[in-house]
Amino acid sequence: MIEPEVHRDQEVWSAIQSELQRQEDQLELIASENHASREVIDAMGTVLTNKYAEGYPGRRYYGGCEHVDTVEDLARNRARSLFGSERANAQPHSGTQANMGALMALCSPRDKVLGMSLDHGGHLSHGHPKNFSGVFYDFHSYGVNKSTERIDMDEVRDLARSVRPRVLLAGASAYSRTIDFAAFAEIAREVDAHFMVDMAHIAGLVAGGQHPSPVPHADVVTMTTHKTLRGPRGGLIVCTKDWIKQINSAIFPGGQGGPLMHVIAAKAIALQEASQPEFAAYQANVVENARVLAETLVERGFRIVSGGTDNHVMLVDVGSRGITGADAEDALHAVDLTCNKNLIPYDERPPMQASGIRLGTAAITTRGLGSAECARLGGWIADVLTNPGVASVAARVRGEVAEVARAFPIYA
Ligand code: DSN
Repeated sequence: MIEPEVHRDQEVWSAIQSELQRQEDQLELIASENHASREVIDAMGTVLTNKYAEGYPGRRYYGGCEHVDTVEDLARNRARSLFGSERANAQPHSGTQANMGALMALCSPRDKVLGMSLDHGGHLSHGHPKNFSGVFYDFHSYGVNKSTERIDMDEVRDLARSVRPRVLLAGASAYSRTIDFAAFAEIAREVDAHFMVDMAHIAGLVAGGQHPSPVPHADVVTMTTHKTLRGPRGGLIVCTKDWIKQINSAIFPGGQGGPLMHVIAAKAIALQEASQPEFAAYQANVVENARVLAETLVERGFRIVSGGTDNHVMLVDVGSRGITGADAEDALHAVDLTCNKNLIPYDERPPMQASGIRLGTAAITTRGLGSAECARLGGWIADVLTNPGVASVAARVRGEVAEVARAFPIYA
């Protein structure tokens, strides 16, 4: 390995050092974030960043690719083995780029796609008018049922029958319930649509056996590697052998140039970590911690969208307690609890205010918090949000958060 040198650019390195300290000091409740292992992080700081490797292993446009071929083959094979898929592509730079590749492979510009509405928990790349998906494809949306706040498969079927999409897309970034991929696949078959799943949020839960896998049901499954999967920031696609040619060509040369080989190495390491029994135990703890956190908040009088959670995430309706999501986010940030404001289904507030906050347990579980700490955490959140602006409450909670953060270091 190259020995680390003394870093000369103190402006940048001191910001990096401060970010490390922030992560250690604050409890991370943003549902899409996690703390990757040292080995994953180390791989991203290697000489692989120097290498151009346009193409795929064995078929590159540059010489000198023998070692990066090994790395990319490891990543692809580990992804196939972890998720039980026929094929994999490890090159997408992000989840959105994975979705761009999948849509380019599965349909043509202006084709109809039916996906989950962003307002009800979907994702920007599932048809937002300013995103490539909404610009180039004719997106239609299903949401959650107004009374259950869950995806209603009868409503999805009715919509699919009337829209007749080329692609049916399942997956969400703010949905706390188990998604019935088998039922989605049946609807896709009935209306003669291809079935695509974006499992970015739940990829780690799927790998750890805490959520049913979409892989046996879908043509193409996209994901990110940095959320519950706890790898480097990036995207990944697994698919059937019938789609790999189109997927590969949609990623390169379709939507990307040279792959980020240092990140692909880190993906390979993370996929290996995710195949270990400890990872399955970690995912079980993630789900249990989310359940305890949601139950504590309900006991303290907060409404959780759909009444609770089956996975790592929950939406707390703070609007019904007279506070906006934006104010709740700020109040919690002031006591070193980091989360994000989020629309709740049928929200009457605009997105920059919102009536909800989204909380996730992937990152705090990585640093070792268990159900006892999650019960305390629920209490702190309730204390802060029911006493907005009360300095003595904020000071007490901030002190208790610091004590727990010190007791559960991330990288020490
Ligand atoms: N921004 C991610 C999230 O927070 O869910 C999705 O890409």
